[in-house]
Amino acid sequence: MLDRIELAEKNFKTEIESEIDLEKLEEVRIKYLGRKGLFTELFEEFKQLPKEEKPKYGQVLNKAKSLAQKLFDELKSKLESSEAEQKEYIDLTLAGRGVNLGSKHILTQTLDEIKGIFKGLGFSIYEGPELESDHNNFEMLNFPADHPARDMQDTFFVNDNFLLRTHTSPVQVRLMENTKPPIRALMPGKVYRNEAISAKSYCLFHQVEGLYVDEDVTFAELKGTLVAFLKQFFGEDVKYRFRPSFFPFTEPSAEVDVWWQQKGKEGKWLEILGCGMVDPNVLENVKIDNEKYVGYAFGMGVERIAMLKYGVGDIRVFFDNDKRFLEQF
Ligand code: 2NM
Repeated sequence: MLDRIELAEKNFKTEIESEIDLEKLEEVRIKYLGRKGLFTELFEEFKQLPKEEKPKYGQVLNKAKSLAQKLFDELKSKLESSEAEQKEYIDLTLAGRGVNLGSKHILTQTLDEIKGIFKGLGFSIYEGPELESDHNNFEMLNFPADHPARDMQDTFFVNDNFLLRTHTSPVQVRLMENTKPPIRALMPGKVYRNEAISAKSYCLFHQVEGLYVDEDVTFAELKGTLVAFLKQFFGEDVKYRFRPSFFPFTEPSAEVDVWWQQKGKEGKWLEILGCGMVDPNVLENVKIDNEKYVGYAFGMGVERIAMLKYGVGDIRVFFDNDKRFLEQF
């Protein structure tokens, strides 16, 4: 029996050492290591041996079988990996596939442009939380207790004291509270209004607000800054007007309209931003000395001016994420 074990081992080695592929290797495995294979047969025979003879053969047989199993495993994984390598062969003569990179959302592009212009005019950019306190969103900004904006109808309240900010002005409150003037800052971000949704208004939009607080700040500087912005954004020959208005947090206040004329249509004035001199009450609330310091502030809706600049007729398309719209920019 020892001879046959030795022979089986020798033959197994010879068979797998010849040129072999995975299919042939499997045949060799079945022949030697399979359920009816040679080694299995030898084991059956071994079981029949009288007890005293078993030690003599057992060790040799076990060793031969595990060697065969080991050689088989090694060769199999070697053949498999070389086969995988062949499958991964890259044909460098093939034309490449195009990569679809996508592009920035038109609102992001518009925001980037506005931020870039104001950075050029010396403004730093600040952001703040969208969930705000009633205190920062209204109280500190000089909104009287019975102001309509403080109504549940117009504002998304989370509870009695917290709400989704209705403008980015609370970021200015936070900044003024912890910064000594001069302050020249721009606050872009999302704001929320509980309004009926239509082509003209949505429950969510983007706002950019600006603030300049220093000694001797004048309305003329506010006007100069905004006109510089309008010219860079809409073009050097933009036609605009400043019109008196009212906001709780500024006094005096104004709104700015630009003249909008499309080919073949009648031109009209469109309101694009609000502005004014920061109300001394607001400065007092944030503990800035309103005898020494003066400020101006302004705010605009990003969707509104993007609609104007790019001729978009319905504010909702900014939020639909329909590729047919997005891909146009
Ligand atoms: C606007 C229009 C006018 C404004 C005022 C302030 C603050 F905090 F300084 F009082 N922030 N933003 C402001 C003024 C915003 O948006 C249409």
